[in-house]
Amino acid sequence: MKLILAIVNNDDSQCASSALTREGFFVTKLSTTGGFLLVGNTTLLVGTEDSQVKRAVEILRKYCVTRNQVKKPDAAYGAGMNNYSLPEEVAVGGATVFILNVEDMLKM
Ligand code: 2BA
Repeated sequence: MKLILAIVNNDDSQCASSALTREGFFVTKLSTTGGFLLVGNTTLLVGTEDSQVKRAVEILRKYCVTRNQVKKPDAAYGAGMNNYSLPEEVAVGGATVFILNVEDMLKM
């Protein structure tokens, strides 16, 4: 068994989780925050059999699109305008996916 941990854009999370659920996957959504942009994203947890991982990844690939997001300038109180205080665009991937081995899963 595997645990798929997928960090996705908030805008894609609803479609992706609905599509996964429609195909019989069990999904948990966590509200998370990226450490670089410091904006909200969504982490989907999907526990599934090894044979189903490929299909789950296909669904994530279909519904999670790459986009550019603006990185807000770091707070620089009193620093005035410099290169670090200008907004910059960052390419954010459709989904960052970790696939972990699961030793055991219990439902009680
Ligand atoms: P953030 O940490 O907010 O990162 C957003 C985007 O900023 C990243 O997109 C990447 O293009 C850029 N970025 C992140 N850290 C950077 C750094 N230290 N230097 C330069 N550019 C940087 P993605 O790579 O597609 O990541 C999207 C989100 O997925 C991340 O949001 C983070 O929440 C998560 N993530 C990505 N890689 C991860 C990892 N290795 N471990 C844990 N979380 C990860």
